[in-house]
Amino acid sequence: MANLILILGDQLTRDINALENADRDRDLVVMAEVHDEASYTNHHKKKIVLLFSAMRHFARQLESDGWQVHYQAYHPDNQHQSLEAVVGEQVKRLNAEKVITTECGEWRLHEQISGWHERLGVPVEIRPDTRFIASKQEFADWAEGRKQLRMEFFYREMRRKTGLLMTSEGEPEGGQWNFDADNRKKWTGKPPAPAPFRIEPDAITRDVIGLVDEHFGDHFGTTGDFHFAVTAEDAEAALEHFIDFALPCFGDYQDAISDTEDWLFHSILSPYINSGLLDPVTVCEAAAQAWYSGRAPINAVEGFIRQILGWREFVRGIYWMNMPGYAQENRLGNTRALPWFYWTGDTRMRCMHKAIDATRRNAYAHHIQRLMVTGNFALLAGIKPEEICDWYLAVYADAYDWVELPNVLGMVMHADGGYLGSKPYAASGKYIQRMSDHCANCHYKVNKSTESDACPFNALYWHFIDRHRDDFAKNPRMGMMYRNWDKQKPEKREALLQRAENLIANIEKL
Ligand code: FAD
Ligand code: DLZ
Repeated sequence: MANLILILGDQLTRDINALENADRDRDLVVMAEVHDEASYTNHHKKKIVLLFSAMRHFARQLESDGWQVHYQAYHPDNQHQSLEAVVGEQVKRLNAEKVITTECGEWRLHEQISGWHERLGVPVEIRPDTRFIASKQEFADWAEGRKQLRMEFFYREMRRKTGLLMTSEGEPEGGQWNFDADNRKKWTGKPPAPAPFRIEPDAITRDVIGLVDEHFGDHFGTTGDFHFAVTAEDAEAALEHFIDFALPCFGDYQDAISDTEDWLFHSILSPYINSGLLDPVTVCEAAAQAWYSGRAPINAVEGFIRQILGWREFVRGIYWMNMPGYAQENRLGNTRALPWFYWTGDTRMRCMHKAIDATRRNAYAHHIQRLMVTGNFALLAGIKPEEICDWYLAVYADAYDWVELPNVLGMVMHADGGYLGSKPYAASGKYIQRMSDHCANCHYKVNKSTESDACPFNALYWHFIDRHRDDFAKNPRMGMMYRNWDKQKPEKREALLQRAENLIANIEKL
């Protein structure tokens, strides 16, 4: 009897282990564009185009490799609009002996799939996702018994495990594990940022763009100027482009923000790594090779590899170790609704406008925009974690629950009590001024704090510090902030708190 092999939209890898030991003549691969997956959040239109087009290209590739594929293309009138319904129908038609799939990246879908053996009346084999360097169990074993989980120590384990940037004596290349201190330069236009890698849409992608414009027109963002890669081959070309043109400066300007350049020296590879078009270890090896051959400096290469080997693996471990309770965490007790300008970009705060506008156009913003601009504002303003998490899950082409949730709920909102950071990444307008050239063009004045045209980040920062004294005053990394706050004259403190209250009361008009 035949097996049914389900491949999800973010599992577009030819050696995905659901295919291991399968029989190309007997078994059936099932892939489906379904309303339930395309609508569980307000996915950016470009994310849907990317996934549907990449899925269609991948299915063709499998067929030309000799697999039998049942592919459901999206149509609103399709009878089956969930993965369960599509799989259920194919199980019956095939009289399948078993469903085989690789574990998915979301608790929501994991719960559904876990119930299929009962609801569909067929055994379901869920295989581990070997595209990650650490298994869920390996992470849990590493975490067990530790008082605090710190990415840096886990990252070193991953370096040892993969041998990436390790000498033959087992020491870190360059004599240090971490070169982060070198990676904080402001970018002033030089060296020029490279143009991002582009692929012009082929006939399949153009069809999908039409479909998304027609049926997902009310979703966030635009399909205009779609230029993501949608095949593994093109994603590899995107990797090469990054290594050749951006990696050498990746480290120096990793934390920079620009008023004019959307992408700076970032790799723009996360949509491909997360959907399976690129393998994370291959990406790290390519970067390491650039250092060994003298094409990129160590601070750039180590910094880049740390993001993938360290942060990416670490947040995944945190997610699976703590779900489902993790999604409900709100340790700072936030209650405020997400301001509408997160969806429109219509705000006079230049940095926020620029980050949201880039997000709307590109389904992309780089890490520091996500963390220190839109994230920092949500933290300071006390936005409900649930609402800001849903925003991040919707608006980026690389967003999946396993990676978005720990980054937003943990790293940005500190709503989990500090798994991902020993202190919150709260910052005033001064940080944005130091790392960007936005402030010179902003309606608000970064050097003012209490006046009606003062940068909102300034008063909101002190309001955050003040209202969370019980949460953070004893944190050794926050002591200085509290000493600085307490040193200010009472009238000044009062004026700052009042300005912040006023900003919060008028949050929709900022
Ligand atoms: P680069 O700056 O070139 O970094 C290289 C790679 O490192 C990325 O492609 C990515 O695979 C990995 N990486 C870097 N930082 C992280 C991180 N903190 N967590 C996991 N992987 C990381 N990343 C996602 O892939 N999906 C998300 O939904 C997502 N949401 C985020 C939300 C917030 C609030 C923050 C602060 C970060 C989020 N990140 C997310 C992490 C990071 O911002 C993106 O991975 C990165 O911006 C993607 O762009 P890039 O490929 O150009 O990255
Ligand atoms: C994100 C997404 C979207 C938009 N559409 C589909 C789809 O139609 N079919 C599918 O198999 N997968 C899709 N995905 C990806 C899944 O939602 C993803 O597998 C889960 O979020 C788990 O990571």
